Amino acid sequence: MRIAVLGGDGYCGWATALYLSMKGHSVAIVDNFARRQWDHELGVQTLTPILPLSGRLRVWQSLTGNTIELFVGDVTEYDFVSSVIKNFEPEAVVDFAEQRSAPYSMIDRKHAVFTQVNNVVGTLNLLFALRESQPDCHLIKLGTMGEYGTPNIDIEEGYIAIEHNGRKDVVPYPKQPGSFYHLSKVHDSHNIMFACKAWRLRATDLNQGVVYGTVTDEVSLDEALINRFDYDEVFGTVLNRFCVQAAIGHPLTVYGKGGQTRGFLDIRDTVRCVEIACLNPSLQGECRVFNQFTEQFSVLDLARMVQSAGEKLGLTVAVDHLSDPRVEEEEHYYNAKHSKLIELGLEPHVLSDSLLDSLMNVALKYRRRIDTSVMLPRINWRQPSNERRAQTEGELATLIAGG
Ligand code: NAD
Ligand code: USQ
Repeated sequence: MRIAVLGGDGYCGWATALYLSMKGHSVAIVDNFARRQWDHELGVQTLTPILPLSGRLRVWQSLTGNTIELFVGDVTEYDFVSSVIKNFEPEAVVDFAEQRSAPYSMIDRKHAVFTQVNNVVGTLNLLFALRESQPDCHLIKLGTMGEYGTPNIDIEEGYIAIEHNGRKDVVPYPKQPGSFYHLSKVHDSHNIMFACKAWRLRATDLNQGVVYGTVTDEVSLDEALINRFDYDEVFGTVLNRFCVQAAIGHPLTVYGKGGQTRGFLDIRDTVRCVEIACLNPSLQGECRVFNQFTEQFSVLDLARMVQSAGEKLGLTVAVDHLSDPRVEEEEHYYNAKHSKLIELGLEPHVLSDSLLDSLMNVALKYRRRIDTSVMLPRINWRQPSNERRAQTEGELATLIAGG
């Protein structure tokens, strides 16, 4: 298939582009390197030393003989997106190209607005470009499990059958997202659903849980192909952060009680889920939703798992409960369905098998690159007092300007 991977220089996108290329598909990467600029803005770096994209692609070609086409540009610019779709003529577009950090979107007004414009406008442009020149192409859009929030009822895959005043209907599952970033995904979902209905486009919205690990067969071929491993307060996800903290003897930063429960998956399952979606396209006019995660854990479960993995490696790992900087339930019911991808052939990896190889050993290997100053949370979801607000805005401006 001809598959365009938007956001292919990023964490999920890079692993996916290589995986699909190895499977024999014609792959193009579309990216504007915005993510590398956000790292500069925040003064942070991935734990693993990643090469510039052109260098990575050269190594991939010399090792495998496979060429991955590259389109450098911003998906919020319509002429660019439209020309990529016209020139590459994809049968599937996998859209990872968004600002994906909840804390980044909560820094201040500017970052909230940027996140929503970048994500919502990028997706709208893509929808219009597909309508204009490639209406049969299958859009595979990365959404997030966080669109649903943590309701006190089971979470279905995208839609829920309800009975109200004696009448029945199937409607989109209620959304209760927890950040301006997560809200951008909800807006995307609504726009995609409407475009499928209005223009008979075909789409799969992959509501992905938190991804962990860096190791896939393809990136393991050469050190030059290594993937990102983010562990800072803004872009580091919880499990990566805990493993890096354990590697240097920093107490694990559990926010609040640690009962926050989320769906998780190995990066090797991310790439396989995308392949499954590509090979099993939705129908024209259909907007399908899959919940893309394999296991659910509370933050405290993860801390305990990292603690015992650390002990096996001879590390002493302490756990700290910090006041939760986010507005979220610290203890709640959580039961999210996730059977559709399994029915289509996904064979999940489990965290207990990957924790040491895919996470702890990588954290230990690159231990010397760890910056201890990015462990504690500084971005607060709550409304500060007037006095404290002025102070916080000043602190954040200094943090961002100074790195
Ligand atoms: P990432 O930041 O590593 O990669 C995103 C890529 O998109 C970057 O290379 C960035 O430069 C590019 N990009 C962003 N805006 C762009 C624009 N306007 N034009 C062109 N390129 C642009 O993020 P990731 O962790 O790989 O996440 C990829 C997608 O998967 C995101 O949509 C994210 O919301 C979703 N997701 C990620 C996770 C996770 O745990 N990492 C979990 C659930 C969903
Ligand atoms: N947390 C801690 N300690 C930390 C970091 C996080 O306790 O040091 C807690 C958070 O409070 C939260 C949970 O861990 O309850 C998950 O936080 P996270 O930063 O790992 O993940 P999140 O902000 O939800 O975002 C990540 C990705 C995002 C994706 C989302 C999937 O960055 O792109 O959409 O996971 S989901 O969580 O299903 O919405």
